[in-house]
Amino acid sequence: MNPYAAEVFTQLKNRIPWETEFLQAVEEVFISISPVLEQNPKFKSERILERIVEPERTIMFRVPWIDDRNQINVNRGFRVQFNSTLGPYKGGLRFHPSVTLGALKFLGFEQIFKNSLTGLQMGGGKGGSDFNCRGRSDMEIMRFCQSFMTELANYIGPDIDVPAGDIGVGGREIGYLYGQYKRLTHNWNGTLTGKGQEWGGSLLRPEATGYGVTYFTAEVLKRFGHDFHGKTVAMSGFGNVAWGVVQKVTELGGRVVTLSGPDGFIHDADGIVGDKVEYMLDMRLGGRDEVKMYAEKFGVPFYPGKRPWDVPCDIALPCAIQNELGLNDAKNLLKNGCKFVIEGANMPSTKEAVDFLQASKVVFAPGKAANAGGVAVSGLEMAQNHSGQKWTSEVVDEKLHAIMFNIHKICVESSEKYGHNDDYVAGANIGGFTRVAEGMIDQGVC
Ligand code: 2IT
Repeated sequence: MNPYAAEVFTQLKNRIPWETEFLQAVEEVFISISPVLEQNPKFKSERILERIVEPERTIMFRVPWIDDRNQINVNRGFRVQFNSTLGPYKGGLRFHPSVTLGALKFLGFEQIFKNSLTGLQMGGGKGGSDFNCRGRSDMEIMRFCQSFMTELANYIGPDIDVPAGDIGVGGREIGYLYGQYKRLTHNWNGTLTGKGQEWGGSLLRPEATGYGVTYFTAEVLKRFGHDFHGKTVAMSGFGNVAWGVVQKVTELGGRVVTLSGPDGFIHDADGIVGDKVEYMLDMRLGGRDEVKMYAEKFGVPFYPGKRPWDVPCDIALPCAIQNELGLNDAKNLLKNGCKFVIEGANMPSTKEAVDFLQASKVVFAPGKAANAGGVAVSGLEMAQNHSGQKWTSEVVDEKLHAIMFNIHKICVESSEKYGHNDDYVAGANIGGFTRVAEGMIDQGVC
């Protein structure tokens, strides 16, 4: 690591040693951009690193709500408005018991560079709550969303901060959140993306993250002389990202053979196709947060408590949650013939796993590049809302495809420029960082 980056990283580690995921994300970026810092002393004299690791604003609030048994519950709500250099804060809301300030700082920090890579006008932010939707009724979820928005509405707006979904927040939750936002602000202005198709949502937004991951993977495969035809894909997760991945991978000739949840994973050797894809939506709305139901319904093996990384595959697509793929998993993947690991979730691989895969010549691409299609189509939803238009799915798909193609190109060119051939982590971080850092200098000390 470059000495200036090392100095800032050490200060950060001493100050907030408990924010481990945030530190993990910062360390990765700082290592990648070290050659850029060496060649551009202005980033040090402008103190860009001290500024970029500090959110512009963090909002933390109480979320009280009443459950179906008339009991009062209290959760914690957050919005981290990390960086607005390139546009209004933009990033999802995560409702999951693992949500802490540190987790949202890692996600918001990643989002800055991801959004930068899309080339659109979006700053970086993230928010959410430690609310657990498992076993909650529709009405409980609605009351929770309304209470959450009652506070959040004070801090967001179409040119200020535009949240979207993430883990635990899909179309249903966005609907409840948007309804409450309108009541409080008397304003239909599109704040929130992932809205319903009849009330301002963009076509393909629900599929966009998974489609984008697949388009990005197709570019990586092409670069190394491959395509999806006949390839076996091991994938984790069964939610927002995974659903789009299974559809598009199948369309391009590949076969996705696994899904996973907190309860374990299923192995469907025939591939997750046809009705099985629709069933993924039922599983999500069923409120059980598990994939065992899939195994029961379609008669395939279920492996309780395990992750799908010891299944033989050509390509692995972790699409569940941070740090779900560790060093042993990486070793198993390599042993079983996996040649490509492309992240669909945000930082699903541990640092040890990434180091091992790269050293073993397994092609690895980070989430902030590969999964940027979701937020990219959110950006397209904002553009449609601002202009009062609704684009066809062909138009949105073409734009998404072009954005993913371009992100791949930025990664390759940025890594090659600094002598990091084939290193998509370096390429994504350098490409994403440079645009933001230059903008921060242009905008002065603020
Ligand atoms: O991680 C992500 O990029 C998202 N959850 C999507 C954010 C967005 O604003 O669409």
